[in-house]
Amino acid sequence: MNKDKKWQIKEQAPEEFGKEFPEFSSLTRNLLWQRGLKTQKDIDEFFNPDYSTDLHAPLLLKDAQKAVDRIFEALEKKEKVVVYGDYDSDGVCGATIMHNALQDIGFTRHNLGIYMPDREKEGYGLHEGAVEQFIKEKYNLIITIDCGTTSHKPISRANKNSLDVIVIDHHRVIDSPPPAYAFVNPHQEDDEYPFKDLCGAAVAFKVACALYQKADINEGREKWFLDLVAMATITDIMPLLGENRTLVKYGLFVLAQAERPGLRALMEVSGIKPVFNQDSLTTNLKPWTLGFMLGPRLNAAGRIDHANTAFALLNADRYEEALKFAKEIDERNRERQGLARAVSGLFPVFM
Ligand SMILES: [Mn+2]
Repeated sequence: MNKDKKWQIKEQAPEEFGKEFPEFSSLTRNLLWQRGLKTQKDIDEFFNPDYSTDLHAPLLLKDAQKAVDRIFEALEKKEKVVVYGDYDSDGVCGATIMHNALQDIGFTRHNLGIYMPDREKEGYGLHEGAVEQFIKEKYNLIITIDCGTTSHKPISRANKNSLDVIVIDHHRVIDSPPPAYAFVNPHQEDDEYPFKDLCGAAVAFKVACALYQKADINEGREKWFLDLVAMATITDIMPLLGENRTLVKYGLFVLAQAERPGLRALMEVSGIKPVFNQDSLTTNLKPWTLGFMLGPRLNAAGRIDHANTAFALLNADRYEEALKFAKEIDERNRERQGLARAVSGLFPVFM
C-alpha cells in the first residue's frame, strides 16, 4: 500500500444545514450536501419523486417549439417524415417513442418512415448514404434521435436537397451546433432547460409531450412511454438524480403493468415476473432489472445483428409476434456472452 496516499475528504455539510434538516443523521446530511441536494425541494425530489411536480416543461428545451411546429406543418402539408434512430437501447427506445407519438398525432405508414442504422456498416450518427436514400424516396423531414449533434456534413447534404432535419439528442456539442432546422439538445449553449442529464429517449419523450399538448391528446397518455424512458435512462448510465429519478420511478410502474407486448415478452424470456401494487404504488422491478436483465438483451440486437429487430420488438402490436422477436434477441445475447467469454479466454489476464 502506498503510505504517501493522501485522502481527500469531500466537503462536509455546514452547521446551518444541520439546523435546517435536523430530521436527518449527520451522515445522511453529508451525503445529501455532497450530491448538491441542498434545498427542501431537491431533497423531496430525491427521496420521493413526484410525477405531478418534479418534471420540467418540455418547451423550456431550446428549439422544442420550432420542432413541434415543423412536425405539424409536415402533417398539414402531407409531407413524408422519417425517424432516424440509433442502434443502442437509448436510440431504439427514443425512436420508438417518437415514431409512436407521430402516429398518435396523425401520421400513417404512407407518410412516416423509420430508419435504424447498421452499427457495422454505417456506424454512429446520421449516415450520408441514408440521407441519399431519403432524398431518392422524396422525404421532406428527417428527425434524428440520440444522434445528429455531430452530423454536420450529412445534415448540410440534406439541406441542399430541401430536406429539413430536426436533431433530438443529448450528446455534447463539439465546436458548433449542427446546421439543423431545429436542434433540441439540453447541452447546447443558450438552452434553458433546468436539468441537463437526460438520455436521448428522454429528450424524445419531452418533444412527444409537447406534440401531445398541441394535438390536445388526453393528459396522462404520455406516461405510457415511461417504460421506454426508464429503460434508456438506465442503459445509457445517466445519473439517477433530478428529473431522472421521477422518470425512472414511474417508468418502473409502467413496465410492471406490462402493457407493451415487446417488453412483456422480453421480461418473459428473461425470467422476470413483474408485480405492481396500485394501492401502495410499489413494484418488484428495480433499476437493476433494466440495467442487467433487459438492457443487455436489447443492446445485443444492435451489437450482433441489427437494431431493426429491437425496434420491431418494441413496436409489436401482438404478444405472439413480440415473443418471436424476444426469443431471437435472447439468442443474440447468448451469442454475445459466448463471444465475450471466448475473448476473455484469450486474454485471461484481464479477467
Ligand atoms: Mn444516448
